[in-house]
Amino acid sequence: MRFRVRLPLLVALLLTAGCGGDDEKKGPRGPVRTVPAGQPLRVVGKEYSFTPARVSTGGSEPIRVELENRGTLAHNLKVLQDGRELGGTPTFTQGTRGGSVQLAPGKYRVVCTVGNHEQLGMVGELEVTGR
Ligand SMILES: [Cu+2]
Repeated sequence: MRFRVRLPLLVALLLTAGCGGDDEKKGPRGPVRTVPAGQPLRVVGKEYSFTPARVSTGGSEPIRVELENRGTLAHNLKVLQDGRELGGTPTFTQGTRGGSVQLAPGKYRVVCTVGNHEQLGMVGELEVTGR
């Protein structure tokens, strides 16, 4: 009897938790920098952040990303979709390095894959809009 009463409540709680988690994955916050199509996406990286953390651009040609490393450690900037690495910059310690990534319109996750930098905050969001 007790089981029958409590089961619907448990199901409701699980559903609620699931919805919240999907909507807002622990992603970066802050304003979105919009970059005109064809222009490189310039991002500054340091311990442990990307600036801007959220970028939006148009077009579907290869997208050029440039990371300026202003930190003291080695960093990189990789573009991921569903956990798969699509491209980005090499890992380097100083100056600016770039890379080109072919991206269809959509939302992508940006991370530094060095050590545990992603967990420490080197995450970003890249949105490619249609033309
Ligand atoms: Cu890093």
